[in-house]
This record gives sequence, C-alpha cells and structure tokens, in this order.
Amino acid sequence: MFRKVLIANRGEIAIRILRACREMGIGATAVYSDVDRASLHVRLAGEAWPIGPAPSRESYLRIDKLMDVARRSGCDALHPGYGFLAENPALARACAESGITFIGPSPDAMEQLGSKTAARHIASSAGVPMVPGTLEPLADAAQAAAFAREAGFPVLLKAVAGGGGKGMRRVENEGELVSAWRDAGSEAVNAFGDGRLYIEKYLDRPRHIEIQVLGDHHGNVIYLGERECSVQRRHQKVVEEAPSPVVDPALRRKMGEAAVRLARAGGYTNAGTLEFLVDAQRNFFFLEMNTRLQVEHPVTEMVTGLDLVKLQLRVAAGEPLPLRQEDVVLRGHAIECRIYAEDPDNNFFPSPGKILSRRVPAGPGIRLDDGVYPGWVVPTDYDPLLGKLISWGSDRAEAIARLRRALEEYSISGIQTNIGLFRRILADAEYIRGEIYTRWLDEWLARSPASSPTSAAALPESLETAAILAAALFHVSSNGANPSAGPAASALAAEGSHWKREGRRTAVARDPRD
Ligand code: MV4
Repeated sequence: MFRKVLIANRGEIAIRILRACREMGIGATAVYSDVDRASLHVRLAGEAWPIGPAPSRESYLRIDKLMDVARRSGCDALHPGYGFLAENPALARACAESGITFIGPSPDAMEQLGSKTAARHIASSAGVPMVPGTLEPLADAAQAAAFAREAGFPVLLKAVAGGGGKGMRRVENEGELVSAWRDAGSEAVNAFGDGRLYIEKYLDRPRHIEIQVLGDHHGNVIYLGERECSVQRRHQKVVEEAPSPVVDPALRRKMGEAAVRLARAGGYTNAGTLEFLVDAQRNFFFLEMNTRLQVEHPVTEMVTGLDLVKLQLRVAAGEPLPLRQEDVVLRGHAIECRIYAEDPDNNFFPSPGKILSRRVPAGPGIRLDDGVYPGWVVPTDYDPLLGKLISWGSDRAEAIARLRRALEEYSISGIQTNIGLFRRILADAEYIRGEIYTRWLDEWLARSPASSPTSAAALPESLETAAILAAALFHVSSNGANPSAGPAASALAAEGSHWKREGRRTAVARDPRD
C-alpha cells in the first residue's frame, strides 16, 4: 500500500479522499491556492503545501507544481478527485514519469475514452448499444445533412472533445443545419480547442442513467449498479439517486454487462462511469465514459456498502478487487442533493461570501459530505459546490422522507444556497413518482413560481412559530440578556403575519455566537 497520497484537489472531495487515507493508515498531503489557505481540507490535513494564486490555471491546474509538491513531500501516489486535472492524461503521464502512482486509469485508456468518437468505436466493437450516429468526426455540414436525411430529423451535433453540453446543437430541419454546424463548431473550438463534430439521432426526453464500474490490474472488472441522474439544470446534475426508479434487475444486468464489456475493451482500470440515455421503452444507449471518481459516487456507496475511494486506492496499489460481481448486493435507496452557494431566485447566480452560521442535518440515514465551516469565506474562484447531502432509506419513499427531513434541519446563513430549491423538488408529485427525464428540471423551473425567500417555508406556521419562540427563549435565558430589551415572547406569539414572522426570524438569527 502507499506511504503517502498527494490530494490534487480542494473542498469536499479533497476531504473525502483524506478520510479514506486516514481510515487506511495512509499519509496524505493536501495542496491549496492562496485563497484556500483557511479551507477545511487544509485544516483537516496533517500536511498542506501552497501551490500558487487563486486562479486554478495558476494553482490546481499546474501539473509542474503538483509534481514538485509530490516529490518534495515524499508522496508515492496522487489522487486527482474530480474536475481540475482528473481527466487530463498529461497529469497521469507526469505521474508515471516521476514514479508516482496515479489513482485512476492509465493515460492511454483515459485518452481513448476521452474522445467521444474513439469511445463510440470501442463501444461498437464491444457490442454496446449506442444512439444511431457517426463513428467518425464529420468533414462538413453536407455530411451531417446526408446522415440526417437518412436517419431523420431531429438530430444532434456534438463535439468530439465534448462535455457539459458544450458544442452541442439540436437540429430540427435541413434549413437549420448550416448555422447549427457553424455555432457548434465554434463553441467547441472555444471550449476544447477542437472544433470537430459528429452527429447522432436526437432522443426526446430520455433519462440519464449511468453505470459505475471498477477494474483492477488483474483483468477483473465489475459494475456497481446504476445512478439515475436525470434531474439536471443546464447539464449540471442537481439530484442523483441509486437505484434508478425504472431499472429492474434484468435491465441492470444488461446495462452493467455492457458497461463491463466496454471498460474491458478500453483497457480500463480503477473507478469509471459510463453514461447512458434510456428511452421511454427502456432501450439504453451508450453516450460517453467519465474516467474519474464522480461527484455523486456516495449514492453508490450507500446502496452497495462499499467505500469507492478505498477501493480506488487498493486497485491502484495493485491489489486484486476484493469482491466478485456476485458479491455486489444492492440494498435500499440513496438520494443526493448538491448543495451550492447560489441563488435560485436570482437565476442561480453564484453567491460567494462568508458563512455566518450553519446548522447541519444528522440522524438516521443521513450523510453530509461537505467542506465548509462557519466563518469561512466561499471563494469566487471555483465551482461554488459546498457539499452533498445524501440520504439512505430502506426504499425510495423512506430515502425521500429522510432527505426532506434533513433539508428542514439544514440551514446556512450569510450566503444564498439552493437548499430551499431541494425542499420544493423533493415535494413535487412528479419527482416523487420518479417521472423524471433530462429536461425535467429545466421545464419544472420554467413553470413553477419563484421560491419563497424563507428558508423554512415548508414548515407549518404553528410549528415554525413554536420553534422560533423556543429559540428566542433559549437565547434570552442562556446569555443573560434582559428579555425586556426585545419584544416579549408572549407578544411574539400573538403575531401571525408573514412579514412579522420574518422579523422574528431575523431577530433570532442575529445571534453573535452563531
Ligand atoms: C443526447 C440527448 C438526446 N439525444 N444525445 C447532453 C450532454 C451530453 N453528455 C449528452 N447530452 C445529451 N445527449 C442524443 N442523441 C440529450 C442529451 C441531454 C442530456 C443528457 C444527459 C443529461 C442531461 C441532458 C440534458 C439535455 C440533453
């Protein structure tokens, strides 16, 4: 096993990796940019090294600095987390050249599967179903038109280097093709420095379901079930769950075995995820492979009982997988909410700033993977993901009930968050019925009114008033303040209007000890 792991990331995922290292008795080195000096991942790490100014181009994306810290701190392995350099073959190659084990796939496998058309070739050779489309990049708009005439409109132009919906254009008819070709191509050049495009038949209202795989260096590859990731906003996942409400054991096995065939054909090792679209008839089509640990890996951990990060470390160190496919047993249901510092009432604008107070949920079936603390300032320089709230229940209904209960307990003040949005999504009848698809949230947001500004809007008023009064009484009795300095509790209780409730909340929330 490794002596010490360089954690080439920040925030909640750096902490997640640190926790696995601690439990395994492996040393860990954190890194931080200037603006992350006081971040929780630095505070929790036994050792942390600075790697430069706030912009990620000058810190978390600098392979030379990461390798320098790895060498000087005596690390023999590097975990990239997700985002930043996690899917950059150049980091994996730099590690190999320095004799440091990269905790992930080989650079060659990463490169092969990173190209969407190369991945489609591998999928095709492995007999994995794909959306009808081209296996090669297109030469020009005329080739795209030829495919579309054959397959029928609508079609989707996609970037070979794609990701995150960039360089993607839906085309409804032949008249739109030439301008869509230009737009998608220039967007792809800007985003990836590679303007090559391919084309697929467009699927309407598919679900986004992905399969987690894990491969070792002894020829073993297993799948760990699926995650349903259809609740997305502009190609950003918002709520993920496992298992999918529409996947039964037979479909899981077909998708899982297809994923394993593809991973094997691509020479894949370590943890990876294959994205599929699933249509209303439950046909599944391979889209692309993510060659990293994903943000939403905890829902798989909750239903399999496995620790994916520890398994990543073990297979990277050359150990065989400690379990076979038949040992993978799914139990219960898990749902994750991505908690962001953003304002759903203001077009999801990022809301960086100082966290003034934070009350965290706990109790049965609740897991919180986050990387923040009161007094910490959410920087403007990175993705504003604060962390993930994950629930587990013996079935989907219990997982939903626990998550809703935990969301009521959860409060963060000082910055805006999307916690209130999750309270509304998880109370939605369609969501509860599991009737979700890739454009579901965008359509839901377009038709549903803006959320109430109160963080506890879903609580019945009487309960809420009781809670506020209890907090006020506690406040008054525990810090020795003169109760007559503020409105008496009995006077508060008599009030019922919404704005007065707001005033009481503000008064109670203004506790300097928070
Ligand atoms: C599609 C599709 C429909 N038909 N491909 C979006 C990101 C990229 N990874 C693939 N995406 C899609 N590809 C065909 N042939 C619909 C989407 C899509 C989508 C996919 C997953 C999650 C959310 C999505 C939102 C809109 C469109």
